[in-house]
Amino acid sequence: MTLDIQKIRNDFPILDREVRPGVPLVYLDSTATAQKPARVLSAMEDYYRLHNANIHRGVHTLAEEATGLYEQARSSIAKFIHAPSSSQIIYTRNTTESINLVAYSWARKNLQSGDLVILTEMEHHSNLVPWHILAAEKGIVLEFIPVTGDYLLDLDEYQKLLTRSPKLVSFTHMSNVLGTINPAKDIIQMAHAAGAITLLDGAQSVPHFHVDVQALDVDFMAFSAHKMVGPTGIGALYGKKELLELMPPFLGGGDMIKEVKLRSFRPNDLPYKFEAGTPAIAEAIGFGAAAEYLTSIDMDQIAQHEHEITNYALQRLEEIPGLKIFGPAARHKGGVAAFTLNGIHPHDVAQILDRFGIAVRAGHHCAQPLHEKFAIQATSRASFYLYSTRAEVDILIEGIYRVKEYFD
Ligand code: C6P
Repeated sequence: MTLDIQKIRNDFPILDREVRPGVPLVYLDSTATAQKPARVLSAMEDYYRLHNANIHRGVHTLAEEATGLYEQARSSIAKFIHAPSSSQIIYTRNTTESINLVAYSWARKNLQSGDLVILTEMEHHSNLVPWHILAAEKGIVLEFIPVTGDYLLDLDEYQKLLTRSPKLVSFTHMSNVLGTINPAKDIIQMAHAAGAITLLDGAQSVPHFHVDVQALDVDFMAFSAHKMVGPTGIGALYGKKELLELMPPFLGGGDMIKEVKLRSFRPNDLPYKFEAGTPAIAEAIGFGAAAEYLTSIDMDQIAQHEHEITNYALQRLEEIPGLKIFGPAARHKGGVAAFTLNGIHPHDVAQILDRFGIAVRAGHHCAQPLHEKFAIQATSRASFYLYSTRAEVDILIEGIYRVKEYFD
């Protein structure tokens, strides 16, 4: 069975719009943020129209309904990544905050000066800067798994780094620039064999293929709702219970406590221990609706569709003289195509493509060290999702030829 893409596109109201009169939107920037289906929009609107109340605080009907919806969403998200229990899903604002939560809570408690943390050269800034901050504060040591000329992680070098007894290995499941899908299960197994804890940045994997935290045996995983057809302002940290139980709270305030005295407090149980203050309730409900929507379509089918579209896009892009794609062979790659076009600045490429309604991103994509590694400052990046079509790839290719004509 293949996906009915037109039917899927009908679920996303924004895909019908024109960027300007007569110029339909060709949205190829889902790696930055995905579009939202009507089911997510109406779940959030229904909450505000019918159930708006604060959660975990009231006994009145609306408060109970709101709490029910908020917790039901947590269960949907837990199921989506096959977490053993919904208490292991901590709501955060996004992937960035989830990684910071681990850095501020788990790492501050467990890491000392001289302890080794292994990252990779293909990390997003959100999996670099929290560790830079900790290195400056506590003297932890950072090392990086190199990226090979084939745009893959160098696992031999990783094996060598593991002999130095790291405490943590934190890495991205899929690069937001190269599209490289890293062999997470092997990397995690190797880390565990060396006695290290693992943190997986799932920002680009969870939305695009089935990620099972128990099969991976990962210790922590960070991801964002907005990249998986959910709203902005909400994400999650998954963690193993035994680790989360021993971690001190990250932020203090309402809801994260069991009891407060003038001079002390007792933290709440999981997951509330990490959720201080009134949370993003509507967004959490939208996040749950997004997980249910993607499940209803089938993650394996989505991955298959993206793989086909990406293969097609890579083939067509490779035909264009002067265009260089940064990323591995298609079998290692998710739905991202970052490229440079001989002598034309990536921002100019993106700006001219916008005249044809084509939305792509240009810049370093919050992965400056990776761009430096390949001696470039920026790339243009087209990215694909469940609603992307071959026809859109054709419009992109046509647009790139027009960019070339303009500059030639
Ligand atoms: N990448 C992109 O255009 P937040 O912003 O916290 O939801 O996600 C951060 C993040 C972390 N890891 C990876 C691999 C990511 O791709 C991102 C977000 C977007 O590539 C915005 S910079």
